[in-house]
Amino acid sequence: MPVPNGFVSYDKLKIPEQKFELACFFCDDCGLVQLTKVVNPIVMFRNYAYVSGMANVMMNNFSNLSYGIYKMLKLNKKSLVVDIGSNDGSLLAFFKNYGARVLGIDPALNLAKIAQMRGIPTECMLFNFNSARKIVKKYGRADVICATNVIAHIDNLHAVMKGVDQLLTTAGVFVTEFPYLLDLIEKNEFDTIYHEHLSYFSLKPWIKLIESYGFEIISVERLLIHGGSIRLIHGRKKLGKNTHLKTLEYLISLELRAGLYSKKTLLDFSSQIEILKLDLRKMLANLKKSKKRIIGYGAAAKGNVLTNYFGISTKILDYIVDSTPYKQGLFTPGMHIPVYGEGRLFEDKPDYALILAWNFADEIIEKQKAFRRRGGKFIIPIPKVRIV
Ligand code: JHZ
Repeated sequence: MPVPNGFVSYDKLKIPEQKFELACFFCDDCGLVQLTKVVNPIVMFRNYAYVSGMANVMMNNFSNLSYGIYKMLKLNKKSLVVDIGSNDGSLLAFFKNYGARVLGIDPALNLAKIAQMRGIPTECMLFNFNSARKIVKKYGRADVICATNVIAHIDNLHAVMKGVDQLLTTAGVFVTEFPYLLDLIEKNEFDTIYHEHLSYFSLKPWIKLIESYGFEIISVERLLIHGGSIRLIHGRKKLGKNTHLKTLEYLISLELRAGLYSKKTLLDFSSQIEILKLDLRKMLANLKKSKKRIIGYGAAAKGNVLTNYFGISTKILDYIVDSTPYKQGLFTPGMHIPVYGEGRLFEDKPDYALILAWNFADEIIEKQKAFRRRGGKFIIPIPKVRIV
C-alpha cells in the first residue's frame, strides 16, 4: 500500500508511488498488535494532509477534554500544557482560552505554521527523550501532557514514556486518547490499520508499558470518536490517585471475553473483512449496473486504505469530496481518485455517496440534508454495508 495520506498532484500521477508492506504482528508475550514494517515518520508527517480542526465532532471532543483537565487541575496562567502531535493547534487553543501557557510539538512544517499563526507556540519536531529535555530547558516542566491520536504513530514507545517522565512535573498528568482495539475488532474497522498507526492498543499491554515508567491510570473513559477510542489520564504511581481500578478491571474483562488476546480472534477478524469486501463490491457493482453515479465522501486516510484494499477505483467512484483544503485538487494515493471540495456534491448531484469517513457519518449526513432531500443516498461501509 502507498502511505494513506500520500495524496498525489496531477503532474506526479505517472510516477510510480512507493509502496510499503501493511500487515500486523501479534505479541504472544504482552498481547500488543503492531505493524510488521515501520515507514520513516518524516516521509509520512513532514507535510501532513490531515487537519484535526476539520470536524465538529473532533472540536467537541477537544473542548470536553480540555474542560475536564482544567477543572481537575485548576489550571492557571502559570500552568504549562504541552500537546504532542499538536497538528493545527486545535486542542491547545481551548487550553489557551482557559488561561494556561501552551506549547505544541509536531513534526509537520505546514501545520506548525498554521498553529503559530493562530498564536499557539509550536516546536516543529518529533517527540522523544531528547526533545523532551530541550523543552524542559526552554519552557520548564509541563503540568499537563496531552497526546491524542499520536502515541500509536510512534515506533519507540519507550522513548515516548521516557520523554513524558522527563517533561512532566511530579503532580502533573499525562492524557492520551487512541482508537481502542476492542472497537476495531468488534466493529470491523480494518481500514484504521495503516502505516501511520504502528500499535493497536488494548489495555493490558498499555498498562504494562506505563507501569514500567512509574505511571498509573487515574481515569479511563470510552469515547465514540474515531469508531471507538479510549481516553486515559495518568499520574505518577507514587501519588496513588488511581480511583478507576474497577472500570479498568471491567474493561479488561471485556477484552478477555472478546478474545482480544487470542490469535484465533484476529484471524477470524481478517476473514470477516473478506466478507465485507465482497458485500461492498457487490453492492457497488449492482448500482453501477443500474447506471447510478457514485462518489466518495471524506478522503480520510482510512478511506484510502479501504479503496486500495477493496480495489475501488475511479470505475466506481467518480471522485471524492472532502472539506480539507490540503486534499482538494489532489488525487488519492494508489487509486488516484480526484478530490474536490464538498460543494461539488450539491452542484453535481450524484445518486450515491459512499462515506469513507464513516466515523463522521452522523455529522456528514446531518450537514448534507439538501443532498438527501433531492433523493441522494449515503452508503456506510463499516461495520456492515448499509444504505441511508
Ligand atoms: P478522519 C486521521 O485518520 C489520521 P483519517 C490520524 N493518523 C489518526 O490517527 C486518525 O485521524 C485518528 C473529511 N470530512 O478524521 C475531513 C469532510 O470532508 O476520519 C477528513 O479528510 N466533511 C491522525 O484521515 C476526513 O473527512 C465533514 O463534514 O482516517 C475525516 O478523516 C467531516 C466531518 C469530515 O481521519
